[in-house]
Amino acid sequence: MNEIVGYEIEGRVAVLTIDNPPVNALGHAVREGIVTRVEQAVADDGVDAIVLIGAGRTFPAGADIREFDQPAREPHLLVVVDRMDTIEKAVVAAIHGTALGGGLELALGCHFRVASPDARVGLPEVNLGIFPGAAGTQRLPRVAGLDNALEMIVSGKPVGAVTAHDYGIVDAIVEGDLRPGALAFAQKIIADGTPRRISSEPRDGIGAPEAHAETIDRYRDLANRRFRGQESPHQAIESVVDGLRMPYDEAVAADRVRFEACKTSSQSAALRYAFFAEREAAKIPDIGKDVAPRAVKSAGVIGAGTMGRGIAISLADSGLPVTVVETGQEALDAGMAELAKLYEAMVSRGRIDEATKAERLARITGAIDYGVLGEADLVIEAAFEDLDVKKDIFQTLDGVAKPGAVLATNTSYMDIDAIATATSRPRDVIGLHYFVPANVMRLLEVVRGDESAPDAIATGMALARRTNKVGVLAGVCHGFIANRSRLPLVREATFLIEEGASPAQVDKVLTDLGMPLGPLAVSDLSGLDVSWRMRQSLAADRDPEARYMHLADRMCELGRFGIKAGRGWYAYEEGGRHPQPDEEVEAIAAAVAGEQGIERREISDDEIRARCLYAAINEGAKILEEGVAARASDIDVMWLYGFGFPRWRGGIMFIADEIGLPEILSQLRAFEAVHGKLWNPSPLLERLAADGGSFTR
Ligand code: 3H9
Repeated sequence: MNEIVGYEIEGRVAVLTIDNPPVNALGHAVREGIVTRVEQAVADDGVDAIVLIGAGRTFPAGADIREFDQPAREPHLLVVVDRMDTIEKAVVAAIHGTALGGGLELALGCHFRVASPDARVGLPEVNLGIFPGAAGTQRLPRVAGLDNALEMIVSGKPVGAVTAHDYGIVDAIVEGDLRPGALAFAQKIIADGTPRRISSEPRDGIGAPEAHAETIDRYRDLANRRFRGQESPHQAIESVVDGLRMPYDEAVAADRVRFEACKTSSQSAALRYAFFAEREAAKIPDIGKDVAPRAVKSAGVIGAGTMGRGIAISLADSGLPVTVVETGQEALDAGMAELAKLYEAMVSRGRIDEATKAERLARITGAIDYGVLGEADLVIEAAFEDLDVKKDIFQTLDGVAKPGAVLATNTSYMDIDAIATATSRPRDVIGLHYFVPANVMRLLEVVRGDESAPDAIATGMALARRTNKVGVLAGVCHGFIANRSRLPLVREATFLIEEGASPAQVDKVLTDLGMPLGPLAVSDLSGLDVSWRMRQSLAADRDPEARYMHLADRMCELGRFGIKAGRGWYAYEEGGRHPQPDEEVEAIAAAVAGEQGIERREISDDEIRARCLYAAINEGAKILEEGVAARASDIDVMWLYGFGFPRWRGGIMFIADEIGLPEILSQLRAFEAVHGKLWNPSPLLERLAADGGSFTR
């Protein structure tokens, strides 16, 4: 018997329990099991109604995404869902956990739905580059109304049980145990003779598309804004619109064609890759589940500057009491005032209410004495990027922190091992590299020093989860994974300007790739002086034979630090943030090119794309080869969450595999011939290209 779907009789109700941990995904065996059990119940004279429920933590959370790369196997989920329409006995879906995607579609096929109060239901398929492919786009509008259905389908966001009840998706919310509650519901249906509700039947009030033009346009706008460059939300809308103009069967048939095209698209492949990459990143090869993170009940932050404030907010928002330490009262007062302003802004934008602000703000206290950090389980240093300053801080910290406290530095490129030597407890020292603004950006680069203890690293990863961030492990090197792999892109962007491209042209090529901002606009935003200082600190180790960023230096020498100076790669109106092309930049670039003997020329968009992207890919390969990243997909997760790289492109390493490593290698060699040793191909890339290997597959 098929135990993946259990079968029990309670009174005159058959209870079908789907048991496929961890999330009861609707893989082939489950679909087959449901069909078998449903037919068993249909044939069973002792059964008047059927309850479909999930074992463990959830009702099915969707189709099995891992099966998407394989040929489809019967019975298709749509067939399972449609079968419910013709069953004469009432079928009740009992939902707990998350009924998502195919899980909700299965529930929509059932005649009734009940849910636990904390259940969530949704159609998140657009996030995977597809749309609900088992008639969700046809059934949900009939059940929940067109507007609510489009909201759920296009945004991909789930709703809670109460909203689902308001929308008519859920017929009843069951307080207490779900199973007996669902049984009681089914028994009442039998007793009352309540007619079955078939969600594929036409519903009154849903007219032709023309009657809903304004609503449909609103969701097309939403799709454009929220999923720039992504196809699946548009296909989802077309599918819903088909349902308005065609009978159910015809619309579903049209869906099949559209769904297959989405499923086999490169966007869907990239989005599914991103889904699993993100989950893989949480697993550290040599730190198993047996390594418990250290308990963190309170935290300290050193520095009340931009980073320190963002970190303090992120910690406080997760419920942790935080002490922020500054060097003097004035700096502390100024930092705390700015911090309060950030919370104020969240209230005025409607993100949180006054009471939440007060509660969170009350968790943050300020001090100018390191002694207060003696209580903290975790201390994050967010001081000035200067190795000596950081070493001093860690030495002081060593004297006050309690045994077992995790001592973290937020440095974005410095040597964690050198910082750890300032303490008597290098095992407790890790890097926690936040991205600006630290309370908003979801990436947390957890840096492992030579001596970092496994449970200190596990604590960093657990902190990421607790603060709703995506923690990714990196080894020690200059810039770690994220910044190190992005630097070559920025480098090439500035070289291209020296050679004749304009900042706007370079930025446009990269925003056309789907990046939210071009690299030069980003530099203007964060300040050109930041990387200038970094270049200065590395001057002694500079390779004289490698091409250098003379133009970027010159921009800083001329005070063009970006937005804060009113000019950088672009010009800005007084106090403005909107970049305007600036002819002066062209003149500066021409002058620097002249000094360097560079002949300026027209540069094609293709060259810009290849130079920026392939430089980053080559660096990614080196990072991988050195073991700084555990896997290529970790590099991609960093780009997705640290730099807003379009998820539907997967990431730079995924793109490299899509293009093909031999092609990348031949381009690297061509660029090396013209631009010199910065383009030395990574030996790993050379090997993989020769062996037909790949980074991510
Ligand atoms: C769909 O339904 C298409 C249909 O419309 C049409 C079909 C014709 N498949 O996230 P977690 C794994 S598309 C396979 O860490 P949480 C996951 O990889 C689908 N595996 O837990 C992980 O494995 P591992 C629409 C899946 O508690 C483990 O389960 N549905 C699937 O933080 C635990 O996952 C979705 O898009 C799956 N569908 O979050 C929902 N889901 O332990 C996708 C999870 O080896 N899933 N796994 O790393 C989620 O959003 C979250 O997993 C969920 C739980 C909220 C359910």
